[in-house]
Order: sequence, then C-alpha cells, then structure tokens
Amino acid sequence: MSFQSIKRTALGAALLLIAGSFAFACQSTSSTDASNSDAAEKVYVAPGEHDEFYAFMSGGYSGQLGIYGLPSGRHLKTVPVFSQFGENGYGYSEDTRPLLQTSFGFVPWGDAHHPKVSQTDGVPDGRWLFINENNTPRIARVDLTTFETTEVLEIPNSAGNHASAFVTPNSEYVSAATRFSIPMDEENLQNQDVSIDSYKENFNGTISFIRADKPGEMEVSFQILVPGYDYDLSHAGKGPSDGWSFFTSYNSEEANTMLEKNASRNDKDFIAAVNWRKAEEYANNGECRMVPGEHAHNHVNHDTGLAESEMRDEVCVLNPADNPGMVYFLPTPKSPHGVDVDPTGQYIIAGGKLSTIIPVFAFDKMIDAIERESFAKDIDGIPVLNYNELLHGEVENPGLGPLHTEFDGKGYAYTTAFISSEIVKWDIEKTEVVDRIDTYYSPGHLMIPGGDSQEPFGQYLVALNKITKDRYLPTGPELWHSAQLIDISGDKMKLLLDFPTSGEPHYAQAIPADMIKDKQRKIYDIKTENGNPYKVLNEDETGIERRGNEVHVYMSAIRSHFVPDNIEGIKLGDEVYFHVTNLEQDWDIPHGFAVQGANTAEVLVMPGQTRTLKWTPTKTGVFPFYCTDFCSALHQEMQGYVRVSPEGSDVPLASNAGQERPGSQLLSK
Ligand SMILES: [Cu+2]
Repeated sequence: MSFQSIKRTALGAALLLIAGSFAFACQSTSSTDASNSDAAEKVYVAPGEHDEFYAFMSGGYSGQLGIYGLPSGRHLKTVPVFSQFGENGYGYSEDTRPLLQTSFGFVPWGDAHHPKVSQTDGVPDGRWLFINENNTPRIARVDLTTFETTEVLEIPNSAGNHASAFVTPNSEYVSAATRFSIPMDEENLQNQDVSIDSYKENFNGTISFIRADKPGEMEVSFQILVPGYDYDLSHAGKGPSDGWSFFTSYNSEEANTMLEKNASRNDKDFIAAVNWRKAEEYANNGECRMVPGEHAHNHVNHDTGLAESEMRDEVCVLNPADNPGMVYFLPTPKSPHGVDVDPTGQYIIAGGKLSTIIPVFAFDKMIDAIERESFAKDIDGIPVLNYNELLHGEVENPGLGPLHTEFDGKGYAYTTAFISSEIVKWDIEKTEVVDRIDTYYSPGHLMIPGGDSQEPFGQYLVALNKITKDRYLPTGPELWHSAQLIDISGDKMKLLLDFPTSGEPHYAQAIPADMIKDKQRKIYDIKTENGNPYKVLNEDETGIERRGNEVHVYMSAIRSHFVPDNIEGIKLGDEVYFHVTNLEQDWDIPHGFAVQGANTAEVLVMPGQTRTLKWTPTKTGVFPFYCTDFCSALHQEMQGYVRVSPEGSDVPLASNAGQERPGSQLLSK
C-alpha cells in the first residue's frame, strides 16, 4: 500500500469519527516509560554477544530488506532485492542485472512490502524469505544462508502487487493479489486502452498462486479472476483452515477517482476466502484457460552463480463463475486492511481501517455456512456469505483505525490502531481487550517473532511506526521510520526500545537466531563452488582477451594486489569486462573493484567468488582502478591502471603485474 494514501484515508476517517461524536476512552493504561534500568537490561546485548532473534524488515520504498538483531535493534545488514544497491553492486554488475529484468525492460527500483519466512508445517523454517514488490508486480526469494536475492518472478495480469508474499504452511505457494484492478479484455485479459471511466465494466483483479517450494523454479501456477476491487492483504489458513487463503479487499464500490471518499461508502467490503486446494485441483485437471501474460522469471544459476532472465508468455487463469467452490466473499466492515489467522487456524481477524470493532470470524462457521449454501447473494460467480453467521465475536473499543493483528500463541491477539497510535492486546476466545500501550506514532504492521505462524516464539512485539517526528535527533524533512520493541512476556505490555529503520519497515518477520546462524555461508570454495565461466583459479590463469570490440580482463584479487594491474591496448569504442575473482578463502575478506568513470557501481566480490563489471571508456588517457573494500594494512596499495587509446590505435593488447610477469599474457578461454 502507499501508506500516504492510507494515512490520508485514516485521517479522514478520524475526522469523520470525531465529527460523529465518537467517544474514545483513555488510551493507555500500561507503562510506556522505557527510561528505566529494567528495560535497558532487557535490550542490552554486550559487546561481542549476539542477539537472540534475526528480524527481517521490509525497506518499503527502498526496495530492500533490512536485517536487524533483536532485542538490541542493531541494523546488521541491508539485502538489496528490487533496487540497485551501490554498496555491493547488486543490480549494477553483469552477474546480478538480470534479476531486475521485467516485461517492462530493466526496472532498477521497487517497492518492497511484506517479507515472509518460508514455513514447514506452519512454522517458520529459516530456509528462505519471500518478499513482494508492489509497483511492478514481483515476488523475490532471498536465500537465508547467504542473505542474497536468488530469484525474482514477475506477476502478469496484476498491478500494485500488495497482497503478497504470504506463504502457505509448507511453502507450497506464495500468494499474491492485485491492489489495483486494471482493464482486462475478456478474451485474453490483456490491459486495454479504454476510458478510465469504464472502470465498472472493464476492470478486474487477479489473485495469483506462485509455486515456491523449489528454489530457482518459481512459477505462477494459477490465477483467479476476481471483481475489480482493491485486494490489500492476505494470510494463509493453517491447521483446520490449511488449504485456504484469505484476502482483504476494499473499494467494493468500484470507484476510480477520489477513493478516500468514494471507496468509503459501503458499510462492508469483503474478505475473499480462497480454497486454494480446490483451485489447484482445477488447474491440475487442466480446467483453466491459458491466456497470454508476458512476465519475467529471473534466477541465479546455481552452477555458475550468474543471474539469468527468461521471459514466460502465458498463464493459467481460473474464473469463479466457471470453477465453483473456489472463492467465497465474507462481508467485512469497513474498508478492511489486514487479515490474520490465529495460531489455531480457527479464527480469521480483519482490521477495518474505518471500523469501530474488530470482527473475528470462525473458520468452522464459515465451512458450515458454505455446506448449507447459506448465501446472501452472488457477485460474478462468487457466493457472498452472511456476516452474522460467520462471527465468533466482535472486539469492542479496539482503538481507532485497526490495521493488523499478530499472536503470542497464549490465546492473545495484538492489533495496531493507526489513528490512535496504540497496540491493543485482546483475548481471542472472549474477544475482550485486556491491555493497551501507546506507540510513537501511527503503527502500520506489527510483528511478533513467528507471530503469524502456528507456533509464535512470542516474548517481543515490534511496532512498525509510520511517523517518527520528535523521537530522534532531527535529520531535515526526511526522517527514517521507526520500530518499537515491546515486551509481551507478562500480562502488561512494556515498551523497551525505539530504533530507527531504513526506508519504511512496512512489515517484518523474526526468527530465533539459532535457526540459521550456524548455517551461514562464509566463503565460496573456489575449486568446487565457483562455476563462473570467467573465473581464474590462481594468478597464472589471469589475462586479457579481445573479442571484436569486447575486451575481457580475467583478473584476480588477493591481499593486497590485483593481477593484472597494468592494462594497455584498450581503445575508444571498446567495451571492457572486468571479471574479478577474489582468491581469498577466508571469511569476511571481500575485495571491491571500481574504475574511474564507470557508469555503474563497484562490484564487491566475496571470497572465492567472481563478479563482472562492465566499463565503456569515454575518454583517452590512463585511468586508475582500485579495491573499494578496506581489506588489509596495504589496502591503499591495492590499485592499478588501464590505458585507453584512440579508436584505430595500434597499441598492442597487453597486461602485466610485477617484474616477474612482464608483457602480455593472452588467455585462451
Ligand atoms: Cu582489497
């Protein structure tokens, strides 16, 4: 979601509620005073000690993923996913650029929203992390042994891929739905050149299920065509509700202008309950329509370490009108945002941005109503159930602007209230509020480690706040967003810590550090784990080769020199590829490579890895290159020169390094 628009909508809602003389009780009854030694002790991680949890926080409009330690709040790393990242050359280097290919061409920026750790039996397993891109619909996989993006799949027939990336309990699928419906022609669902005013006739949404359990082989298994609403968030069922996924929608008014007013008229919008096993059955039986849908699938080739991009051109689409029993609408007040399923899998909870209560639906009541065919009406082949028949209860007085809910596994739910800036703790069985705590300010999502799984790890809650003003030293008009760590181990919530977060920490996940910390890759074995076709195994294999106007430099880096470090015979009009292999076999000894005037970032090369930087010289002269990662006491000596001569010059191609290796070494590759 663009939280700006949510903010406006939510503020509009606040005004409406105030205008309607809505009486709201005093907010906080629990201590928010973190300035005591008890709180300090709980978040203090002594120098040299490790945090207890890894937290994975979306970078929002940075297109990246932030890795933080909990409880300290220390920012450990930024993993680039959908945006180019100069720090390590991601999306700039020849090896990684294909990951950012799409049917729109090379897209160097993305809007990341919901990270989701892969699961086994409904519990986070620490294999991968999936994350969505909102703007140019994409889903990425991050490998949690390297903290690198290894796969990106574009989603066709979609716009504003907000309701993703939510995994099913065994990571069979990652689901994704369109926040922005688009005009689709009936025959092929292609985006049409029609008047925007024809929204009601022409616009549709899609819900996609992406096969995700095989690395490198993500695919859109099937898409379900749904009415032209805005599909916002999702969570998969679990336990008894495994096999179902739930998607919120707003704008059932099907407005196409001034949505803050025009999409806020209906008393209820819908949760779409999708029986994905039923849909899978239809798809497996070939009961879907194959329609054109150009989309890119990009992944890092496991053998070579090089990213590859392929274009796929069609997708299987199911229509609820032709494939019954697959989708049902649950009427839900009012412009719902988050939808969350409790650890037992029995309760489905929606956060209605403009609602004054939190509805709690019971899964068994839903199934019962479906079996009795107790439907209020039908929308485009989707039966609409009756609100009152689904209800386990309504949580009264949940705060203004309830958005998202997570769980502690002890029978309690925690919901963010955006407008009243608080977290509300409530008893799921009794649907009664038991505690509340202020946040600073305006929380969107919240996160409890494992808090949306079958077995929450509990202990902490992190409020992901949209507005930060006055919490930290001011940094001009732009302030980073904020996370607040709250202790939920006792009856009362206690605020422990504030820490700023890069970009927008839209949503987050956390897992115990023990789950993955001993599985981290430290180096690539240069003999067995580097299949890069441009690698060198040692300095004797280095050299230089001309192929027409392409010049390939096979270069090694080891403390504290490059081989070769003097290169001549490059001419204007050449394209020079520096293939840099880091010969180190020690943890935490990367080398970097940058050359003057390159229109790209450095490449940062891990031990045993090969990375390629492309340089097209635009001037004649002699240009230095150097190592960008401070690697040794003689790091400053880790440099070299490349000479560029005019087009047509007869300076011979030559490279050398040191007295013992004079002259040209031509490599036969
Ligand atoms: Cu170096």
